[in-house]
Amino acid sequence: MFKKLLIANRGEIAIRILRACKELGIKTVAVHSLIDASLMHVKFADESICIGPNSSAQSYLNISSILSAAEVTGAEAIHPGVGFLSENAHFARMVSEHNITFIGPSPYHLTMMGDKVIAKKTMQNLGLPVVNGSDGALDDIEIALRNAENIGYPVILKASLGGGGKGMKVSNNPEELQLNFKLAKSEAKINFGSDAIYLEKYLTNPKHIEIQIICDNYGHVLFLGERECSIQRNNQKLMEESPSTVLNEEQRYHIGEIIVKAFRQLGYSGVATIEFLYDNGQFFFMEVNPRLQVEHSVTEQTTGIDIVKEQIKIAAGEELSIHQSDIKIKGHAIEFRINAEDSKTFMPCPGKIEELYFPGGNGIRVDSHIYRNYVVPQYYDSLLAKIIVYANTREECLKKAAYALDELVIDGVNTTTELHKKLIKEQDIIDGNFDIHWLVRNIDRL
Ligand code: MV4
Repeated sequence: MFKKLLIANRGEIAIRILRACKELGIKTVAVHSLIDASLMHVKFADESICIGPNSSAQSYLNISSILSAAEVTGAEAIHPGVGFLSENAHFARMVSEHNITFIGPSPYHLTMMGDKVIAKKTMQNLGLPVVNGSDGALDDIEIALRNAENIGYPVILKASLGGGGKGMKVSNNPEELQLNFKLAKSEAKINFGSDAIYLEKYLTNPKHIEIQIICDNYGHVLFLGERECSIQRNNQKLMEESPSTVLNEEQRYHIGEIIVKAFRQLGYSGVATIEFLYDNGQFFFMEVNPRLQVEHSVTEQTTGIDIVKEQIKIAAGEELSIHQSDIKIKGHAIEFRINAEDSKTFMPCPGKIEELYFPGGNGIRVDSHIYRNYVVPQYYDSLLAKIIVYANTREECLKKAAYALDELVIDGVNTTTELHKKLIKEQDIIDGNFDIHWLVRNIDRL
């Protein structure tokens, strides 16, 4: 096992990783931007280093600064956390060239998953269900029009190097496609450095269901069930839960088995989330997130597995000690993201936390880095806390959630707390009757 690990991140996820390191007996190095000097992950770590000015580009995305911090502290491994450099193949390669272990998959697999066209082709060849679309990237509008005619409108154009919903264009007819083709290409070039785009049948009202797996270096792949993440806006998830209300055991393990086989064949190492759209009882592969995710905690509650500890152990070359037959998906967990933002406009809302009280009790988990008098900076993600509620059934879980959200006090900044309180009272939410557009459709009323 590593003796010392550097955490190349901030906020609640940096603390989450610190805790895993403490349990594993690993010394920790925190890195931080100027404004983040008094954050809790800096206080809790054994050592800390300032890696640059406030902007992410100059600090948490600053590869040379992070590598220098690892070199001077003698860290043997770097955990990239979520966001920032966590999917950056170049960073992963630089880390290993400095004889430091990158906690994550190989640069080869990161590159593969970063190109959505290659990822889709690879996954399709490995037996995953995909949505009908163009054969790879499209150069010619005539071919795009012919593809769309065959598939049937509406269709969606996506950037090959995009992902997470950025740079997508929906077309309802050939005229729109003609316009969007040019737009999508130039936007892809500007945002992702490549104008490669591809086309798919547009699914109008799907659910977002993603599947968590863990793979070691010895061909063991664990399936940890799914997460339902449809309650989102602007591709920012707000509420996630597991299990999904729409899957039965048979459907769950059917897709699970396909994924496990595929990732074993890929020789993939580390944790991954496989994102699907779910429509009409069918799964359609979208993309692979080759890293830890914010909502991993939901799965930790329903499986009892510490995903971050397992991730670090795998990177250290350990064989998975858990077998699939040991994993029981039990109870129900819901995560509520408490963001510092206006609950109507979703605009970030930096400011000082004047008053703070966190809920507690059986089955209530709070992952957060904030404290009273903490000033939420404008520079980073607005996530302040994750309230993760666990109970035997979904009904009990929603009841617990009601008092947990009522107990929560965060004064000084606007948060998404009030929105969550309304959400869990909505009949559609109670019934599991929602898709990826539900929140946008209902936000004005809420
Ligand atoms: C789609 C789609 C409908 N049809 N693909 C957005 C995130 C990216 N991973 C895939 N995305 C979508 N792909 C087809 N063929 C709708 C979306 C989509 C979406 C998906 C999941 C969660 C939120 C979303 C919001 C808007 C669009």
